[in-house]
Amino acid sequence: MQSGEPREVAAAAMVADGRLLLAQRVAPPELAGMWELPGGKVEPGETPADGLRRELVEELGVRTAVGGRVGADVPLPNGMVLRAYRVTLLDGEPTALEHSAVRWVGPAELTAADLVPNDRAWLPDLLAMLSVE
Ligand code: 523
Repeated sequence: MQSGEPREVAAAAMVADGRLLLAQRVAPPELAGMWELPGGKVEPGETPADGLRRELVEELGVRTAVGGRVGADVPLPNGMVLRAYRVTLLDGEPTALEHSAVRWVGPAELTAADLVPNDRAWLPDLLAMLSVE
């Protein structure tokens, strides 16, 4: 991260066998129960890919490879920026260590899911990603 740039929250668009991984938030109260692409804040000194790989170990217990961007930047009210990345699962089965649940969804389930508002902005990009898998 370069100084002067907004701090980043990195989120994983993890696809396997034509399905996308969603995770159900436990906090804050207004987002609890809604589904998101897992991820979190990139720490100073980490690249976004490093930060996202670390978050996915902490949150899901899996080893991953982080690829290119998906969708547009989402500015967050706290001055941070939320960005999604393509992620490939290398090792492990995603487990809800910090979420209340995880699930793999196809296009219809993704469209119907109660997504957190920021992630819903990526819906067309995520559907396009699933259709070319
Ligand atoms: N989002 C969001 N979508 C999304 C993620 C991973 C995060 O809208 N897919 C938002 C929610 C929070 C902010 O980004 O406003 C930080 O995400 P959070 O709380 O998952 O990041 P953590 O786990 O790094 O935060 P701390 O618990 O505060 O360390």
